[in-house]
Amino acid sequence: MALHFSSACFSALTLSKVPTVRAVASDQSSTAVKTAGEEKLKLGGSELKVTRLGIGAWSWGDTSYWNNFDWDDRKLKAAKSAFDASIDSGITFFDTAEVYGSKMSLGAISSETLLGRFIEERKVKNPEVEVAVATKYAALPWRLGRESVVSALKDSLYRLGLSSVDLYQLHWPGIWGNEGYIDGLADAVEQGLVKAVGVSNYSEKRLRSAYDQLKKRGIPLASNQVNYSLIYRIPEENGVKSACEELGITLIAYSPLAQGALTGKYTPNNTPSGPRGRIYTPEFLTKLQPLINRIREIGQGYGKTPTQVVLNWLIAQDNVVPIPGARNAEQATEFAGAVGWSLTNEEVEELRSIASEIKPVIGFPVEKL
Ligand SMILES: NC(=O)c1ccc[n+]([C@@H]2O[C@H](COP(=O)([O-])OP(=O)(O)OC[C@H]3O[C@@H](n4cnc5c(N)ncnc54)[C@H](OP(=O)(O)O)[C@@H]3O)[C@@H](O)[C@H]2O)c1
Ligand SMILES: *[C@@H]1O[C@H](CO)[C@@H](O)[C@H](O)[C@H]1NC(C)=O
Ligand SMILES: CC(=O)N[C@H]1CO[C@H](CO)[C@@H](O)[C@@H]1O
Repeated sequence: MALHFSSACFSALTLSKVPTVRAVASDQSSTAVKTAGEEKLKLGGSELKVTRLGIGAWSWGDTSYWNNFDWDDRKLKAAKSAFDASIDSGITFFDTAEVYGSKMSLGAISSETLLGRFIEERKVKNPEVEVAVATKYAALPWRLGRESVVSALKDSLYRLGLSSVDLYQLHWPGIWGNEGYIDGLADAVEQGLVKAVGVSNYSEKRLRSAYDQLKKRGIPLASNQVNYSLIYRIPEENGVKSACEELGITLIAYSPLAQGALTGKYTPNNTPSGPRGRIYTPEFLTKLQPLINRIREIGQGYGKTPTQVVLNWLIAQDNVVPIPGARNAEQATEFAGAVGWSLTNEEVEELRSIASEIKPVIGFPVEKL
């Protein structure tokens, strides 16, 4: 508890600028402000409760998209401090996958192995710490049958150094074999290897059929993890978000910061390096500026950064849990400040309407996952 208290002060000091009249007038003055750790959401119809936002661990150990194709000790320390800073600020939900990081490429290390190590090291200091781990099954074309799901999960558990995980997700729909995968998820629940199950990047049609199939086994489909941010609102248009609402499935929003483009730090003169530079070009970032400016302005009224505003915008959609990626402690601490306050409905709608003027970039290489 002392831990939460001191970290809340720390984030208040470092992240909140001078509050304005607006912040005082908001409901924060009447009700006690909840810290990121106190506010939790039940994932779909499952019993699993997670913090209002989670941390994405895709970049940890990765050398194929992030980290300038190179993993080293300095990046390892930064990732570990991102993990510790999340826990310190009350965020205890982490999303990884068996394909994150790499076992193949030289020098890199799997994200699951890193997350497992960070948890283990933290438990030495902090034995009572409770972490919710989500990982994913890679539906590779040669993997067939329900057994393949349970056996891949066992390999993930081995890398994580855990006897069970909180959420196991099918990373993407398979070309075939999907019914077997769903049965495998249910088997994993029955064997006590996982508390809740979900899918990722599932269309409305696939989502409904996965939901029905699990229901027959008496197991709720807890979540669908899809690309969702202020500038990538496809789930609002393709029926995925409304099906989630109807069926009580939590939408986990990946790339909620549009891979950093929505944080306001990238400008036409300062584009991201690496593969992201090809997506977020000076032309695209020029078109993004009016939205970023308005996000910044609204944030100033609350003493919040653009990153905190865009994450709050997603949290405002009720049954949505964003999982921004954190590469260092500073980024993770900033995320915690996205929780415990709310944009007004007018602000939520205004931002959606400004964003709808911008044509979304349809990404390349990660689309392959
Ligand atoms: N299911 C799927 O198929 C799928 C696909 C993609 C992602 N995901 C999950 O979603 C998670 C998040 O997605 P993502 O990593 O693609 O994108 P994201 O969360 O939108 O962006 C993360 C990147 O933004 C930058 N950033 C983060 N915090 C910042 C801050 N406070 N200020 C400025 N810049 C900041 C960092 O990169 P720099 O510091 O280098 O700018 C960071 O790596 C992943 O880790 C993964 O768990 C899942
Ligand atoms: C997600 O959307 C972003 C745009 O915000 C895009 O750049 C990225 O490639 C997309 N990723 C996937 C896996 O679809
Ligand atoms: C439902 C959903 O978001 N589906 C997307 C999954 O990813 C492919 C690309 O790999 C997109 O085309 C789908 O729209």
